[in-house]
Amino acid sequence: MGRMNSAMVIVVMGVLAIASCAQAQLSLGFYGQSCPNAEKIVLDYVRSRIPKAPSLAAALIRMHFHDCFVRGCDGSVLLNSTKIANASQTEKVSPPNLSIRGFGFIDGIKALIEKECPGVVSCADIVALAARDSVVTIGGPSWSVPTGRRDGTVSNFTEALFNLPPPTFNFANLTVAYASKGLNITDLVLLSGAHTIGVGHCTSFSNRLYNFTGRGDQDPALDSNYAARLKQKCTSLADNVTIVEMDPGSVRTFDLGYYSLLLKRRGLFQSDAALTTNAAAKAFITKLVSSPPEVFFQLFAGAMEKMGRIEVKTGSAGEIRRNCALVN
Ligand code: HEM
Ligand SMILES: *[C@@H]1O[C@H](CO)[C@@H](O)[C@H](O)[C@H]1NC(C)=O
Ligand SMILES: *[C@@H]1O[C@H](CO)[C@@H](O)[C@H](O)[C@H]1NC(C)=O
Ligand SMILES: *[C@@H]1O[C@H](CO)[C@@H](O)[C@H](O)[C@H]1NC(C)=O
Ligand SMILES: *[C@@H]1O[C@H](CO)[C@@H](O)[C@H](O)[C@H]1NC(C)=O
Ligand SMILES: *[C@@H]1O[C@H](CO)[C@@H](O)[C@H](O)[C@H]1NC(C)=O
Ligand SMILES: *[C@@H]1O[C@H](CO)[C@@H](O)[C@H](O)[C@H]1NC(C)=O
Ligand SMILES: *[C@@H]1O[C@H](CO)[C@@H](O)[C@H](O)[C@H]1NC(C)=O
Ligand SMILES: CC(=O)N[C@H]1CO[C@H](CO)[C@@H](O)[C@@H]1O
Repeated sequence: MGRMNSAMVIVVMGVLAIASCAQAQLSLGFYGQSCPNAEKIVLDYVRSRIPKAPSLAAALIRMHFHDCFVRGCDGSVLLNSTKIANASQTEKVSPPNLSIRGFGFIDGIKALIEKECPGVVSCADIVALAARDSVVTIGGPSWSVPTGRRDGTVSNFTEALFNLPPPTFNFANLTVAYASKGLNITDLVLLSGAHTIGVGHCTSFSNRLYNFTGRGDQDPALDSNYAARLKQKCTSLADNVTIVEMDPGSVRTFDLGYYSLLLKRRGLFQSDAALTTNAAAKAFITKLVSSPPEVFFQLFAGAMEKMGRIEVKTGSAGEIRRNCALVN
């Protein structure tokens, strides 16, 4: 009897452990006990630096997006090298990450947090929090960032290539890419709204200006006046140096400018223009543009929180990286 009971207790405990592990979830204020100042350290760091370097807000929200779309939001975008995938093969050096910036910014926050509570706060959470706080600091929307993400140990060049949508994607391609991350068309339109801030390299769209179908032609979906202006900046198909604003005139303001431009056929990338090729998406964009910005902000917040939950590692999965660029 006694032996039976202890055996059963072990089985029940095992089942509970598996269940609780599977149920481990992100939660608001996850570090409330273990590192009570963690979120404040991120916020203070952002508030002291972003006003002097506001373009980093764009870099950081994009970093969070790239992190979440490859192996879930697990900080793998930050890895220089691992024993499995070495430096020449990590996500960082995969073409889609082209021009990802802000690694030093995350390292700066991580160093302060490690000093306060070593080995407690994940790099993935720091990226998620820094992205939110930077966007808020430049006057953009806020969103909830439940925490408790654990860091991954693998970063893979090829996976970044397959999981990050390139700027040449059409609507069907984008829908498939988002669906594979549990995101729908509404999320696609809302999250693309982040292109209201930041810049892109000519190489991300110069095919639309100079060689759209391989006959030295221009993308007919691009407003011709806008194309002419872009050609003055990006003077050839091969220009891989010049950068242009994605939402010209309000590149640092998180507003409805991006969506207004889409309706004027002035989205910069094919993937931006693609959003108006689907009737439902276009109707949604029209609704966003004709509503007060708060409506966009509120919906954007929901989509960001959803993105921040993609394939997260929690509980005892992964690790808490000591150095964001290196697996422990
Ligand atoms: C729909 C699929 C998406 C595609 C195809 C796409 C593509 C791109 C490309 C090609 C660039 C410019 C890179 C360069 O040339 O330097 C860019 C920049 C940017 N993307 Fe996206 N993106 C997408 C979704 C998102 C999402 C979901 C977010 C955030 C929620 C985001 C935020 C940004 C930001 C802020 C920048 C500017 C970065 C900077 O100024 O450093 N993008 N994106
Ligand atoms: C990671 O790589 C960057 C740039 O290649 C380098 O500056 C940094 O020192 C590296 N970090 C570590 C911990 O090796
Ligand atoms: C990276 O991912 C690809 C595609 O899933 C896979 O074929 C390859 O083996 C991976 N590379 C490493 C070093 O794990
Ligand atoms: C690192 O990656 C390169 C390029 O894929 C490969 O040739 C090399 O063997 C790898 N080195 C190690 C130590 O895994
Ligand atoms: C993108 O869509 C086109 C047609 O809509 C299709 O032929 C192509 O295979 C898709 N590409 C990817 C990578 O999904
Ligand atoms: C997408 O998902 C959100 C919830 O995450 C929902 O509110 C929205 O209606 C969905 N959109 C579509 C087109 O299904
Ligand atoms: C335009 O594309 C075609 C077909 O891919 C190619 O043969 C041609 O060299 C390209 N033109 C330029 C200027 O790169
Ligand atoms: C830009 O193109 C030149 C010439 O094709 C090449 O040598 C250089 O490495 C490229 N630079 C970048 C940042 O890709
Ligand atoms: C930060 C970083 O490593 N970016 C790389 C992204 O991919 C391009 C093209 O492969 C590299 O040149 C960058 O160095």
